[in-house]
Formats: sequence, structure tokens, C-alpha cells
Amino acid sequence: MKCCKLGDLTVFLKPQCQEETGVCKLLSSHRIRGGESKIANTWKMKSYQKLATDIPQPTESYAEEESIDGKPPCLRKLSTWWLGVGLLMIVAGLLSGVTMWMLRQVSGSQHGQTPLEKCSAVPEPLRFDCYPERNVVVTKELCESRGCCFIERDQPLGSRSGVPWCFYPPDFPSYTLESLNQTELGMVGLLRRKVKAYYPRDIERLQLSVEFETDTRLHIKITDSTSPRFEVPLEVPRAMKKAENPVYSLEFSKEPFGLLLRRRASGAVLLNTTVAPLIFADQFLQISTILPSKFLYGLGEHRSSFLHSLDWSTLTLWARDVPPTESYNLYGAHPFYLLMEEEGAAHGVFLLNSNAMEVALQPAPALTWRTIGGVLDFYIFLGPDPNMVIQQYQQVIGFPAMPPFWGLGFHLCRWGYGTSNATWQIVKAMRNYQIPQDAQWNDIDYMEGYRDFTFDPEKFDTLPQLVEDLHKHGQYYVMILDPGISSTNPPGSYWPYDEGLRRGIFINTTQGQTLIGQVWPGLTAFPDFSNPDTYQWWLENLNRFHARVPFDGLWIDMNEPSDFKDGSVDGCSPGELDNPLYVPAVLGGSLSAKTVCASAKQSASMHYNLHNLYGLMEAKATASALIQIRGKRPLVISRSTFPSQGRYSGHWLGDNRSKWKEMYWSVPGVLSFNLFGIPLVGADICGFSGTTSEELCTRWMQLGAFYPFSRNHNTQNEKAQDPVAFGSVARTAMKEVLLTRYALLPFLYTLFHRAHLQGHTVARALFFEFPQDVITYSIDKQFLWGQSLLVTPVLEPGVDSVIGYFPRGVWYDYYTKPGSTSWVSSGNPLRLIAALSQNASAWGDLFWDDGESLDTFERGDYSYLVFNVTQNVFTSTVLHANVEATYITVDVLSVYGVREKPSRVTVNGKENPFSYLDNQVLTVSDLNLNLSQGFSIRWL
Ligand code: MIG
Repeated sequence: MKCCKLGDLTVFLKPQCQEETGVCKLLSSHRIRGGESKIANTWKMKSYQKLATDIPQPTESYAEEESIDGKPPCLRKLSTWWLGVGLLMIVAGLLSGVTMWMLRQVSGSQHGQTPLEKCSAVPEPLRFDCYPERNVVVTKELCESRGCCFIERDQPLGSRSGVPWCFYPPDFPSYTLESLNQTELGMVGLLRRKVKAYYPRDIERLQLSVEFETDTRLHIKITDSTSPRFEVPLEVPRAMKKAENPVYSLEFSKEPFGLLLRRRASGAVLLNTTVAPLIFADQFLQISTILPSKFLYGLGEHRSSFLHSLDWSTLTLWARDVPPTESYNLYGAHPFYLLMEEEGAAHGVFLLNSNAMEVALQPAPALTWRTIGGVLDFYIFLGPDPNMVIQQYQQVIGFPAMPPFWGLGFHLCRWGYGTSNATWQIVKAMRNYQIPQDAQWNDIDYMEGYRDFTFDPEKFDTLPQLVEDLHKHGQYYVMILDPGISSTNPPGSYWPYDEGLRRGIFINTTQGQTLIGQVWPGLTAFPDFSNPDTYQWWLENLNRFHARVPFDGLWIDMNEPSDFKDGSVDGCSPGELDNPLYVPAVLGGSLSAKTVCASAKQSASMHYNLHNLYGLMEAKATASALIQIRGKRPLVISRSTFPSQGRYSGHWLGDNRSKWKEMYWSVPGVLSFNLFGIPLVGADICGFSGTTSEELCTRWMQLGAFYPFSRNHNTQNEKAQDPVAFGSVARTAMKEVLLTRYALLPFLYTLFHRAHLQGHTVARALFFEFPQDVITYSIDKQFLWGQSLLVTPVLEPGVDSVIGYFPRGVWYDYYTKPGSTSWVSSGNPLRLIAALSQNASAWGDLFWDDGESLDTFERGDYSYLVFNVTQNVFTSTVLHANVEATYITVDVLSVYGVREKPSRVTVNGKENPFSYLDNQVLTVSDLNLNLSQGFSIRWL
């Protein structure tokens, strides 16, 4: 970038061996702990039939257990099994010793058991809920009417957590796998249910399709074999040929139907769906599986620790406007989990389904997917390490967009600046104190009567001038937009509504009228972003507004969509879309709670199916409009999200509170969205609602400076909490940490390039880099930027130190480096930092382009450099160059971990002065090297 507001730029060098080194960063003093431990052995089950008679055993011992008499396990049963792997359909008999499950035998052993014995033999952790309905008191009679086991446990009747009282018996009827045939990519099977399930419109014949898409990706889809059902309109990659050497193997149980997926290398059972019946009714689809460990992550959007609890918890996925609270369904829906197996291996599972759903977790460990529509469309990613799992997931949903460089700067926002001049005052004050700020935002108070595409002609009369002034200073303007379009203006006075009505782009009621809800402007209609015509209407609106206020980015709020009236001003229809027989554990108990009716009609389908996609579709339309209007990379930040959204927008974590605990919650939130392929994420720094304190806000700025998306945002009628609102100590601390962020921006930008190109995470959980270290599995108070920069924030009041965990390796304090950082308004030279590993090597890279043009990588308009240190030589190699790289020079190289003072240093063969400190930092200054050419620096 020729002109960017960068100060002293820093690029990190990551040593070749991740175990060996890293760079550490502590905001206060710290202490180092060490140690290693093995993953606790968790037992696994193969089938629920077995459970009726046996104590669970580790998988490894199964083969022996099953052939007690030394004979191969009963051949009769082999015919009930297929084992399919990659290209092969193998005769079951060949594999009997390894793969047999004693289904018939076990059922046989149940003969003579009373129903009670049969039921009580099911171990508690493996009791799968047969009556998950919340609106009834489950009695013995109700339970047994479903053919299930009823055993009371001492917990309050009707309590939703804990061991279910009503659970499936081992022989509960399910589907039978009637045929299985090979296809080009895998196999296709037919499932048939002979006994009706207890939900209406259960589907008798299902099609099972299995595609071995890659060696590490398996696609398993179960659909109605006769009539089409709703499927998420997501473009997914098509495999051209069957994987040749899959790292997994798949086995099938015929009666009842079930799948068993193994990792070949370890034999670990990753999925076993025979533990509970498969149910596939029109509005109730359920499948359960055993998990190979309790280390489960993902399944958003929720407020929880990064590592989920499997202690009978239920996670609901239904986009909802509500301040984040534990156990509530929140703004977005991400039916994806990552699971750490033993020995550091990882896999991921994605259920491509957008209907209201819940995921029930239990300590077996086991998991149940329950969705009320669509199909069961699973992708399984075999890693084998967590980084690869996330990459493989994003190969299916799409890699995140490359943000504009300025999007990574500091953003300032609040609800209730009140006027454009008041907003402007803050911007000026920030400049006065030379506090870095790339973008100024406005909330709904800029609008006239809260109507989109208007601005208050009095209070915000100087908005165009403010935006012009921002641009003059190389800064940017982002404003909020809500989807609700005011519907009560006299005809001819509000183009967005009049024209939207004329073009028929709003969501309709079942009767075909425009659905009217209520949001900030009063009564509103909701644009249907599943209708292609809506894109054009949205674009025209934005274009007209942009001609008056040339905004740079857009903040799309309330897009769950949020409706202050449940359903609509007239409520919802009494039908089964609005009142399905089974309602997942959604907040408010109803699908229409604080949103539009599920029965509402959209162009692609009913809102019932599209609800969780509303934010995604709006983000797509918004990013596309921004590209057309500005011709540059768009910045869109969305509240509601769905898989693949990273291609169009980032996300902020919503309406948090100004509380210490809430600051902690932001770390697992940020980490989770990095799993979801939306790395551009952050929480409202200093907290949204409630009153912050100087100490909390300072600590939060110190953490928030390391959010991939860094924005301080506040609610209306609260005390100001921007950096200039505080006294000099706090203000200076905030300024300093922002300068640190700015110094690291080239590093962060390069990480985003890697995310965009390959699907790497940006803010990264420690176990991604140290998957062998089980201690890291539950760490969510610290995180990494990429491979090597460890952030350990202070999250508690009244302390000036923090305890952090340092995985094995060499760690350097980032602040070891001499000199201070500064922020000026034009490009400063780069400072390079090489942090050496134990064997004195290091590796790093830099992606650089103009920071805002579209598709720079795709068009080749970028520079890409690789840095290496081996044997006391630092080399910069230009792998790809364009004109942008000629605008930057390197001024300083610091090498951390140079054990002895060098006698001389040469730069491209010529002697150069240097300094060396006792803390093993070698610094070579005044380099003035242009990055467009390779160079080498040697110390002897
Ligand atoms: O009903 O636009 O999450 O960031 O300040 C509240 C006002 C609407 C919710 C957003 C918040 C924003 C607020 N909005």
C-alpha cells in the first residue's frame, strides 16, 4: 500500500518447528507453566443392542470379546453387513474378525428379559431421549405409548437436563437397509421403515447416498426417496471421482440401519449411528451417534466455553435477536462441530440443513441431531489435524473474503452519538491524541425516523461533510442498515417501500399479502433476499443513498430477522409450519418468537426453511451491491450468520454487557467463528449494554486490539467509552495497544490472506498448534494469531498479572523489542522480527497488495514474500511481485534468540552496524531495503 496509516510495521517470523518456538505476548506480567498429559481414555460403544447386556468396553477389545469360542463371529450375521471403503465393496466374511457386531446374538440374549430388565440394562449415559418435547410432563403412559422405556431418576419431573426418564429401548424399530449399490462416487442405498414412527408423515422409503469425495472428506446424504424436500441452496463442490485412498472406512448395519465410520490409522470409531433409531418424518428428523471423545467444539451460535459440556446439554440453532445468554439460541446457526480424538487427531461434521434444529449432547459421549425439516446432508472431514479439518470444511462452504486492509484497523461506533457533529467531534479528538482509527460508524440514530436510506436532515445535517472529511484523512465510514422497511409513509414519500411493493420483493403472508411486522421505524415489511429481484432493488437503494453519503462499509443488524411483534402484527396462521408438533428448544418456545412467521412466503421457499439463511442472503446482496457501487473489496459486518457467510461478511458477537465475565465470553466466541469460516469477528469492545468502568474498558481494549475485527461499540444513553472518554492513563494504555495492533497489521493481513486462500483460522485456539497437548484442549482464555503469536489477556479486575499456559517450546515476550511504536498518517517502513526456534531457524511470510482492489490475488496484483532464517542468515525471497512491493521498505530487523553476540553483521554482503542486548535480541537498523527485491542479512 502506498499510503496507509501504518506506523512501525512488524512482521513475525514463525520458526519452522511449531513445537519449538513462538512469540508470546502478555499484557501484564506472567508466569509459565509446563507439562503434558495424555488424553483420558473415553470408552466407546458400538451399538445400543450391546448395551443391553454389557458394560461398555474400549473399542480395541471388541474383536476378542465377540469370538469367545475362538471361532469367527457368527457368519450368519455377516450377511447383514456391508463394508464399503473407497473403491471396494468387500465381502463381509473376509473382515468378520474386525468388524462384526453381534446384533442378532444380542437381540437373542434379550429373550426372556422382562421389559424392565431390558430397559434398566441401558447405561444411563447411553439413554437417548424418546420424549424430548418440552411442553408436556412426560408420564409413564405417554412414554410407553411411544414404545419407549420409562425409568425415573431423582431429578425434578419435567426437568430438561440430566438422564432422560423416557428413552429408546435397544430394539426400538428403525429403518432397514434394503439394498446398497455401488455408484461412481460411492454407493446408494434404500432404507425402509416397516413400523411407523410416532411422528406424523414419517417417510417410509429413504435414499441413502454416500460419496467418497476425497481421501479426507465423506458425504453422506439421506433424503426422501420419492418426493423432493427442501435443500439448502448452497453451491457445494462436486467430486469428479471416488477417493482412492480414503483415511476412513465406512460400515453399515442393515437391521436396524446404521453407519459406523472409522479412522483407518487409529481404528477410532468416529460415528456410530446404531445407538438410537433414525427418525425421518416430515417435521422431525433425528439421528444419534456415539462420539469418540468429549472434546467437542463448534455448533453455534451460542454463548459457552469453547469446549462444550456434554453433560446433557442441548444447543439450539434458530436465528434469534437476544442479548447473548448461556443456553439460548442466538443470532446465527452453524451446524458444524470439530472433535478432538485421541493422539491429536481431529475430525469435523457438518449437517447442511437450515431448519430449526437442536443438538442434544450427553456424556456417553454421544450426540443427537434433531431438525424439523429439510434433509440429512452430512459432510465429514477427517483432518487429520484440526487446522486441516477447518480447511476441509471451508472447501465445502467457501473460503472467507479477503477484507480490505482498513477493515483490520480500529473501528469506533456507538448508538446515540445523537448528531453528525457529535460523531465528528470524537473523530477529531481521536486524531488529536493520535489514536489509530480507520473507521467511524453510525448506528440507527443517523436515520430519519429510523428509516433505511435516509439521514436525519437536522441532527445529521453534516453527515456528508463528515464522510468527506474522513476520506480526506484516509479514514472510512460505515453505517448501519436494518432489513425492516417502513411501511406507513404516504405513498410517493418513501421510495424503498413504494418500489419494493411495486416489484413484489417483500416477504408475504400465507395469504399472499405483504407481511407486516414492527421494528425501529414502526410497522415494516421485510425484503425477501431469496428473490433475485431484491438484489437489484437493494442495490438501487444503496446507490441512491451513496450518492448523498458515500459510505464505505455496511453494518447489517436485526437480520435474524428481528421483529418486535411475534410473527407479524396479525400473529401467524394456525398451521403446522407455525406450530409444528415438535418445536426445538428455541427461546420463547415458538418459531415466531421475535421474528416473522415460519409460514411466511419467500421466493425460494417458506420462511420455515429460510429463516436461518436470512442474514446470509442479506449479506450476499449487500456485499454484491457494495462491490458494484464502490468497485472495491466490501466490508460487511452482519449479526445473523450461516455457513458460507465468511465469503460475504464478518460478524460481531452482538449485544454483550459491560461486565468482566462478558469480556471472557468473547474469546470462545471469536474462536468459534474462526471454526465457522468467519474469521473477521470481534465483540463490542468495552461492552454494549450497561456501564463500563475505566479499568474494564482498558482491559477490554487491550484484548479487543487482538480481535480480528476490532470495534468499540456502546448502547444509547450510556456513558461514552471510546478511548478519548477517559483520563490520560487509560487513554494512553488504549492508544499503546492499538499501536501494537497497527504495528502487527501486515502480519494480520497475511493471516487473512491465508484464510482467504486456504481456509486457515486467524484467531486460533492453542490446540490447533499443539494438538498433542491435551491441556490446551480446554483453553479459551488465551488464543493465537496464526501459528505463533500468543495473546494472554487480563480478564479480571484488580490485578496486574495474569496466569497463562505456554505449550512446550521457546516463547519470547513480544515486548522484548527495543524502541517504541508510532502511528503516523503515511507509510512507515516495516520492522521484521524473527523469533528463532531451538535450532535457530525461523520462517515467515508477507502478503501485500493495494489493500482494497477486488481479487488482487486472483489477478496476480500482489506481492508475496517468504522469510527464512537458517545458519545465522536471514533471507527474504520474493515469490511474486508487483508494483505495490516497491512502496515498502524494511528499516529494522530484530532477531530474538541469538545466543551469542555476533562480531559482525552483513547486509547483502556489506558490513552493517548492529546492536545486541543481553536478552538475546540482535537488532540491525537503518536497513532501507526495498521489499521488491530479495535480500540477505548474515551475522557471524
Ligand atoms: O434493537 O441499532 O445489536 O449493536 O446498537 C437494538 C441499535 C438494535 C442491536 C445491535 C446493536 C445496535 C442496536 N441494535
